[in-house]
Amino acid sequence: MRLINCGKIMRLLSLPLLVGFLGLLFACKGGQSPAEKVYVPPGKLDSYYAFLSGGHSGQIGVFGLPSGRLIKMIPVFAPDVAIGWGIDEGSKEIMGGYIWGDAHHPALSETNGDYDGRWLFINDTANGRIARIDLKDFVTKEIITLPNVGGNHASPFVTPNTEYLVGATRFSIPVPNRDVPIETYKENFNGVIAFVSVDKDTGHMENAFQILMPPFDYDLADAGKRVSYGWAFFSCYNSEEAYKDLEVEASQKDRDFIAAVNWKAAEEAIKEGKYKEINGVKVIDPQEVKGIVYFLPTPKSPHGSDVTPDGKYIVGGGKLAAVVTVHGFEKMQEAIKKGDFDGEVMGIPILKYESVRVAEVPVGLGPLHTQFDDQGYAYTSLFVDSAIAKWKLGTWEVVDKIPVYYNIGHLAAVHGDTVKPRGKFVLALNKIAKGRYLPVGPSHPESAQLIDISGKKMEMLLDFPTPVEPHYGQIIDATLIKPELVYPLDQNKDPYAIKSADQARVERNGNRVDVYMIAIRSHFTPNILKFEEGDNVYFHITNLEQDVDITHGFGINFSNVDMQIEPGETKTVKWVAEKPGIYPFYCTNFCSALHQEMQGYIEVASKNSK
Ligand code: RUQ
Ligand code: CUA
Repeated sequence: MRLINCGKIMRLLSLPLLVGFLGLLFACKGGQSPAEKVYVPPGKLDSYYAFLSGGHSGQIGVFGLPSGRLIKMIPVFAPDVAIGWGIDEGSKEIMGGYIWGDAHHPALSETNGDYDGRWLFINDTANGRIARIDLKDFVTKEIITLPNVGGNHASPFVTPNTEYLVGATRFSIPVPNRDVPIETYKENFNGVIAFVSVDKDTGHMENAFQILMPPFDYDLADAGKRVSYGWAFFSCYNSEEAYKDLEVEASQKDRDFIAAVNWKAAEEAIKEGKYKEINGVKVIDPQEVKGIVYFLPTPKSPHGSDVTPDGKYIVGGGKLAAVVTVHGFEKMQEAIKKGDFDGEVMGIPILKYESVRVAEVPVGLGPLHTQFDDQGYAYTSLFVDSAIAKWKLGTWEVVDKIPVYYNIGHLAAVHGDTVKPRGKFVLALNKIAKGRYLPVGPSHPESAQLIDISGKKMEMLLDFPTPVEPHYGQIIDATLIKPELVYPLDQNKDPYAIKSADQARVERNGNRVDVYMIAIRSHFTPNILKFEEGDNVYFHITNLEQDVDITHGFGINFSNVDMQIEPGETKTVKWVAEKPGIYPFYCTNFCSALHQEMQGYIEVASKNSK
């Protein structure tokens, strides 16, 4: 009896229990709260790296997603006194004499149109440069200057196999730069579109070629992909060629342009010698060489120029409009073949708007940038509306909108500008945070917001502050990046490296003194040093550690010298023995229980004491 009863009860209970259990399972999966979706428990790692530009701080922020945790600031165009970027000799040389830059667009290297995790590039809008960061150690390895480019904003935006990085003029200047009256802007100023080649093995950058352009303001770019491989598309405003009150004068026309550049054809022209050299770079003049550039009319002072993952469409964000304009690559090819032109500027044919445009998508006010997901949707940031619009490629209908706080500039989806977007999240990079964080005085931080895009409706998950100023960011699957955790000492090829304490020494040559020093827990060798007033001292310090995260610092009191030396690394820093006296130096990076003891003394003797 008891058994039967039990069985009955079990049967009676089992169905609702099962239903309840399954229901709970589904509810947990589908109905995760925003907090659960972004929570990364202690000891667990994030799934994505987000590289966010640091704007006029000249740095790049590395964040983990979905948590929004700031992991590292990579110094690029500006000094970082903590690690000695811009202080030690190697990084000073890379920085090329500048101490600031305006970093806007991080661009991960690509293979077959998708991020490959090898390098990260970023432009400097201020001083016309591009930097390369090696993702093996997250260190800036090289900065190249793009001659003839005035304000390199539409950059670096890699081609699908990182054949090239692009660059372009935002502020037209005379090319070559010279003293002419500003009032002769139309006659004497030019824009330039630049291609910088990247060595497949080393990542080394070279100025490959440039194209002379009318004096418009070139704004953003994207490389063609798949069907449009071999092309690149640059938006521009100020086709009015104004140079004074741009906020009025550069918005007169209903349409400006996206410049479509056939870089494969440009390569041919260069091979055939159809260029002139200006400031050491091969420059193609479209008045002399045809078939390289075409203008696609695009309303209205377009900002973003974004190519869809299949490469079939070019999306122009019409900053002052309420629509994004979608151009068809195939339509463009046909129009070029048929000669469907509406005049030309500086030898560059203007294609008929109706012949290239596929759709105008009514996304909302102030469309800037567009990214893509894995389901055939596009996401456009709306600066004026402070919102993101989601719309469908092909049907061109807007299907959802979400407000952001406030005034979004760029946005970044996971692999969102590649041929293989991953969906999942879009990150809103907002210009103005107004009251989203504890107040810290008049200047508020910028703000990023993580939005779940995996469902039909977008869902706001998380706010986090970002350092000045996230223009663009890129988000990559974390499994694609495998950094080195120590520099193997046996591979250290630095000419000033020493591999053991008995090689430590001081060498004098006139008033140049070279100190070969080692740092290892918790000691510098040598640590008692005597110089003469006026000596130029070069400290070559090798960190002999091979354990993860045992970094030593080297800071000299009463000076501007400080740097960080990673395990297995050698760095050189110069210090001038300006005044007689005693100068303590010490390890500035907490490394061990006896970190406080890791120190030494320099004695500088006065010249007349001998
Ligand atoms: S920009 S907010 Cu410097 Cu890339 Cu568009
Ligand atoms: Cu070495 Cu602290």
